[in-house]
Amino acid sequence: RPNLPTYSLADVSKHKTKDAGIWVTYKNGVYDITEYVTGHPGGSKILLAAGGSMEPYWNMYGVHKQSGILQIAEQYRIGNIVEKPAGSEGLSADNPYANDPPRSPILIPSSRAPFNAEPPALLLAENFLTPNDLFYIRNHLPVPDIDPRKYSLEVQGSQKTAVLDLSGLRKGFKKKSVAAVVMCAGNRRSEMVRIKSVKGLNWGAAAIGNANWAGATLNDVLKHSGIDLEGTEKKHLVFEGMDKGPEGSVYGASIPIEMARSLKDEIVIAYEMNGEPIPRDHGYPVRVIIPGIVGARQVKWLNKIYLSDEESECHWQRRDYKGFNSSIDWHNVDFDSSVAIMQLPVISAICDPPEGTELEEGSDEVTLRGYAWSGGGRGIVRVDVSADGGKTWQNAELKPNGQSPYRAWAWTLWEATIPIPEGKAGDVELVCKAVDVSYNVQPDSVEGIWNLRGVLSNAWHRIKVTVPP
Ligand code: MTE
Ligand code: MO
Repeated sequence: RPNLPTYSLADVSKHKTKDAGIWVTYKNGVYDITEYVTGHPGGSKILLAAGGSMEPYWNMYGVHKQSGILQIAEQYRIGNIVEKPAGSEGLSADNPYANDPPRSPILIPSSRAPFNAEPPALLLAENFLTPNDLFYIRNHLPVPDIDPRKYSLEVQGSQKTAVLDLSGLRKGFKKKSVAAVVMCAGNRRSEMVRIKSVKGLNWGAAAIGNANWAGATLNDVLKHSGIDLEGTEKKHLVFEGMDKGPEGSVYGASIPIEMARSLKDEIVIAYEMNGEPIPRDHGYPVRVIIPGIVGARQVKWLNKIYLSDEESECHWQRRDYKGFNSSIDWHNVDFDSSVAIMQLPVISAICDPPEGTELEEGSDEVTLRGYAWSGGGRGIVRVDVSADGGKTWQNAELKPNGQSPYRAWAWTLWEATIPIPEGKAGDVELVCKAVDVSYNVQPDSVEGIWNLRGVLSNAWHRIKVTVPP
């Protein structure tokens, strides 16, 4: 907009307060955001950019790139800067994401900075253990680059703080392996979006993976550090990562103390994923694995463990990853009124054939493959499949996962070959739904469980395929 006045970067830097007016730059635009600041969903963090460029913050909080915020910003534009801004395309060396690791090109990104991606669902049902390269990635911040020789884990007790290095973790404790699912609460969110838009990454059905995690048990590490899980009066066990936002806040999460007690020999302070050092994207060198609960608490790049009277103060514990009914939207949401998601509800999905597949001409049957899983260690006892949109059902064959249905942390892969109903040439709706050992079932449609963040999307999974006559 060439008809607006021009300013120098020095002019802009004088506008950092409400009194002087809060100005920021983006590319060569100058914006007066004084009025916008109070309503900013990210709170006062926006003030960090005051008097300077918003770009590092927008790059850090990639959510801005998705939400059409540039249009909003344009209404606050008051001028242009005279200096030519430094190259803002691509990831320049000072971009906080420039040092992220390389990723498999097979992954389908849902955002690039922070990096988030899922594999094609079709590949998921092929392996009981999801290969590290294909495991979905859910990062909120830049990936820390940790020198394994300098890594240390702080375990803070009331009397002392124990510091464990990587070789201490490897050699000082018995190695425990657990095959466990990590799933994002937003898995299958894209189906909710079809009902009404939500805030969040547009995940398909593959923001889930099952890996063999190995490390020291929580119990051993806490005992070694002089923390008495049974005797403590504290209410929460808190985990902190090493990935930081621009203002220095770190990713963190907590679990209720009762959960820590009952899972103390199952929770793994993990340094291996499927027999290899955990890849950088998945928490190198150490992450916590809390089997049976939502991905958001499986803190990567683990830095600290401590007991607390309070839940983790982290944004993603208190202001995100919570469920609401479908009448709550952004104008009336009160995050304090809901409880942080922990154990996830029963879910399943058809991975093969993919949505929209054209089956062979004249096919009279179709083979389906997929996964099923439930939170809290509740094993899958049945998966039902249908080729007529859910009018009639057939049991799928469940592949044993080697775990007790009362302590089932891993998923159950399944397969079924079902007849295509007579005269159904054309569109066929394939459906699956799973039942867990508590006889929990999936809801038949997504309408009733829609929520503003698009989490817990576990309705019957329906896909359309076509059969040429
Ligand atoms: N831990 C840290 N330190 N930082 C993160 O951004 N993301 C969480 C969790 N742990 C996250 C984290 C979320 S929301 C999910 S779903 C899982 O990690 C994803 O784990 P993955 O990337 O290994 O699949
Ligand atoms: Mo997540």
